[in-house]
Amino acid sequence: MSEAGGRGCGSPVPQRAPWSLVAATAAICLVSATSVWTVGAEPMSREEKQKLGNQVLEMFDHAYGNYMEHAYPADELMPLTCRGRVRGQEPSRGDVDDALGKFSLTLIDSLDTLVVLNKTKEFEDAVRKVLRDVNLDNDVVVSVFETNIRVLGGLLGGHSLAIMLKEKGEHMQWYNDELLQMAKQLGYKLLPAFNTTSGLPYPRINLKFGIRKPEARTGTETDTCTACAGTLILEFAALSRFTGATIFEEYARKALDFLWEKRQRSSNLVGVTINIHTGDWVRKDSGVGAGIDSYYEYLLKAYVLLGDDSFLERFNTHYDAIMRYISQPPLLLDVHIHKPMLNARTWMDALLAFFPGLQVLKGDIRPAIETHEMLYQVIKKHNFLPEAFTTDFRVHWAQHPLRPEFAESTYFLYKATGDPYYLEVGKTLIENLNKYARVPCGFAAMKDVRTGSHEDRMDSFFLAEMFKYLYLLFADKEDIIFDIEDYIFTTEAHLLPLWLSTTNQSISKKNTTSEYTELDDSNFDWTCPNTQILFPNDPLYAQSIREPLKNVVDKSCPRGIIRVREESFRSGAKPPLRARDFMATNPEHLEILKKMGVSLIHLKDGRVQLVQHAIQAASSIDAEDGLRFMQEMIELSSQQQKEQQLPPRAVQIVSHPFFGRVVLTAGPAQFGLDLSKHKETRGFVASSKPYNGCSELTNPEAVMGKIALIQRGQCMFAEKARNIQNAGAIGGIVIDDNEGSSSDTAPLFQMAGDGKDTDDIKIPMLFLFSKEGSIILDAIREYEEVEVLLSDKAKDRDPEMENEEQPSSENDSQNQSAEQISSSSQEVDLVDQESSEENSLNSHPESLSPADMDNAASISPSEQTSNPTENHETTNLNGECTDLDNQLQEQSETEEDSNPNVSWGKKVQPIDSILADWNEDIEAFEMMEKDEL
Ligand code: DMJ
Repeated sequence: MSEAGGRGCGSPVPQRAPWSLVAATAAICLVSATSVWTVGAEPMSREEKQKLGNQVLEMFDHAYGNYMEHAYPADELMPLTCRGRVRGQEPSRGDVDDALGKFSLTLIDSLDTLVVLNKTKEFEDAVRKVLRDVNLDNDVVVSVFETNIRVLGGLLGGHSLAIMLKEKGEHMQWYNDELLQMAKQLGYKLLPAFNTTSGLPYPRINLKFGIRKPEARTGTETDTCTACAGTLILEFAALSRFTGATIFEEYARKALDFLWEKRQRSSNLVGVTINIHTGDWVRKDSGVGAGIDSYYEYLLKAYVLLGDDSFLERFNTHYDAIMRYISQPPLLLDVHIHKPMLNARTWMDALLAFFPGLQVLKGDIRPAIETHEMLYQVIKKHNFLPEAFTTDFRVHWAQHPLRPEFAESTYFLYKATGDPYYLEVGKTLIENLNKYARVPCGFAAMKDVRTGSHEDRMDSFFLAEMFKYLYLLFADKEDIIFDIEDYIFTTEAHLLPLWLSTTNQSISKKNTTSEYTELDDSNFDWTCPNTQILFPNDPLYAQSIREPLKNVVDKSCPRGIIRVREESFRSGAKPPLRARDFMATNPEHLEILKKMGVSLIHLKDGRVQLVQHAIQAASSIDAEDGLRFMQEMIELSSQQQKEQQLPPRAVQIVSHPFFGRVVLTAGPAQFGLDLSKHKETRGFVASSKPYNGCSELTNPEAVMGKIALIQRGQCMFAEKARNIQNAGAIGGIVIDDNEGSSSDTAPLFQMAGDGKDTDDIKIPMLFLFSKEGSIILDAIREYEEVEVLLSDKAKDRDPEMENEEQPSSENDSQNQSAEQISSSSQEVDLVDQESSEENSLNSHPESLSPADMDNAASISPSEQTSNPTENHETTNLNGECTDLDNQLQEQSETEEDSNPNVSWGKKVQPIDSILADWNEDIEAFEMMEKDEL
């Protein structure tokens, strides 16, 4: 996409007719930031930009080098355990693994990044390796979407730059379209997925056996996500145009045509998932993030690459709908396609961070600046963008797999505005990656942005996209060996040449649905977000848009559902009842509930269930209010249930050579020192003898003053804690005896007490699953003395950690040998397993809604919960912030007094014992995992 622009805005128009029309008719294009403003954000010197560019190169080398050294030819690097992720050899992560096809994914995804980063020699080597080693005929079921954007896109991007280099005459002289041949082979392997009456592809395919044959083990799926079916056109059209085989572009167009036909006609929005056979929307919520994102991206970019007006018309129609319903600057909130004034949820996902970049391509800079600024503030709060965050900017889903979308938008905004602020943003991204994600073997995804703990995962898109955008952000034209403006970026940031627009055009000619008029080139001057036009009188343009949003995140109040009907206010009517205000003891509230079609059912076991039948509501507006009320209930309940769970703790290895870079997610204990209230505990580790810690230790001298490692099993957690405490340990880490267990795949839990008084246990105790535990055990084997920090959150790695003296390797008495550890790890836990797993959301499955209900939520008096730890503020309808804890306290007092039927518990909030029917969130998360990594 620089695509777009780069070429445009007043610069001479190249000899590619459709592209010149693109810029003229679409009001899209970018402006190269030739000069850096001297007002607003401080300008960044050329030296500093170069320094940052070099830092990006070094980081890429660290990531790529470790992949090549420790993982290749595997698909991905596991950066914590320094090895390759081979599908089938690791515990399954579910749909996320569908990106892995045993085709050296990361190498292919990195090909064109190597050229952008000016690593031509490495590129040449990498291409040879792909040609020599990669097999595309494996008996593996892969995601069609991921294989298309990462592998087909990677091969095509590699091919595009290989022929560019060859033409330059210096490198790749031996190259003979081999990558293109592989791409074609892969293209044919994906085609059977399109064998549906709708033309929408099946979500998965077996690379060797295709689909629906018994050996294929796939082909029974009925649904796919909109992005999955609508993100093919760039790669498939490029493949057709490079090779002359028109079938690929035809199939991708057919899928897009079908999606367009199926759009919800009154809102012009599309849902998140669709039935590939009937075309019915399976999930009717609609946003610009997970499940839909790149469908919109590809409509606009298909227009840029192929010059077909119908794509632009479709994009513009959708874009109007997005701006009307979903965009609530600076937020982008999902709505229902049939009721687009109704928000579908109160949280946003990280994938939508690409949208400001797309808005730049569209030429709509203001909302791009606003949303980007909001996202940046969330990042500043949590160091990374959590996978999902609420409208009041709290973490909703704490993972962060090093996604590149925000860097992508930052790059495009810098290109469009030239505002050095965006260079500073890029600098922060670099610092955070190095500070929090860098580990000795690469960069590790964040398991929890709040604790700073890691996941043993480095996705291929991190190399395909993150380094490309960060490098380009700081690069001047002369730092790149080709003209980046001649290419369009795919959704995986692979580069496809714009000259494809005039090559093998037969398909687009055939399918062009609308006419366009060739415009005069002079129109270029007036159709782009050209700084010369937009900003000449106001060089602080971008800053002036950001200014009002300066503290939008810090000063925010929880917004719940924010779209309150304006007419209610205007007419002086009472604002609708909010879930957080609801009191089951208030007769007025019960009356409102009735009006909204919500009934309160008292279950035999004392719980209360809320059910909504929209049809029983007094009016359609009341029905809408009821629907919103139910959603709020579910949302509030799920938030509170999350808060009830003790947050995870962190074990951070601080000694040489880790220096705090390895942070392991740990489970807390319900006894012993509470690390959230006290300073962290730091000490060297020593294994206890016996390793299960179930009797008096025989090696007290070894654990004295140290953090003892104990194996799970054979006695209660509290008993282990007492035994190591008696031996003089200052803390304890219980390591799971279940070989291969990991917090990646198993839910974290709190170690329960033994039912007795545990006040005598003063030391902190943490639990590690086996995989995380073995990282410490391996470290002991290799470095003998290993120092760790037990805390509620990873601490910043300060230079002190690195300056500390290297531990002496002579103190043998404090080391456990590998044999000792592994021999004692055979014992089995019989006792403490059950007592510890207590935080299940599903403890009352019987209270979920009956089949005929439209909406239901259940209230269980038996679900006693602790008060939320955070001090929440809420926005009342006058827009003031009030203290939720106070509100809740007051409320619970009233309830206790007056209602024997709805027992809310002794000190509980009115909504904290509602069982959440949280299907929507869960589905959304699953979809993100499934369809978009
Ligand atoms: C990438 O693989 C692509 O950008 C895709 O469209 C969505 N997200 C991932 C990275 O987050």
